[in-house]
Amino acid sequence: MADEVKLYGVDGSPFVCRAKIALNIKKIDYEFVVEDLGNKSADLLKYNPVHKKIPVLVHNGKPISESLVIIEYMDDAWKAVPLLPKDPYEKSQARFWAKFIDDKVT
Ligand SMILES: N[C@@H](CCC(=O)N[C@@H](CS)C(=O)NCC(=O)O)C(=O)O
Repeated sequence: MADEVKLYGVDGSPFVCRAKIALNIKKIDYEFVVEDLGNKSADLLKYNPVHKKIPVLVHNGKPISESLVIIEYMDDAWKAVPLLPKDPYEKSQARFWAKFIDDKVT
């Protein structure tokens, strides 16, 4: 059976963009579910009860929140076309710069 993948988000969010780029690089088919951040859906509140933010990736019914966590999950779940370097030091550097960007954006 094919994977069911949904991405909850809005256009223009850099965090959602990060998840979309990763899905596209890995060539994963997904449904984009547009949220209204002024009137968050029951699904979003159920899937991300802690932060109530997008993006949320839902893979076969299981929700994953936080864009960097989503990226790492994708690499674990779909091995083809790795996003993060294998080398531990190189990986630490990728995480450093991703966090740097987060700190600047927020
Ligand atoms: N650290 C989060 C940040 C996500 C975030 O800030 N999302 C914003 C949209 S860009 C959001 O959902 N805002 C709605 C709110 O704060 O209620 C991530 O990396 O996914």
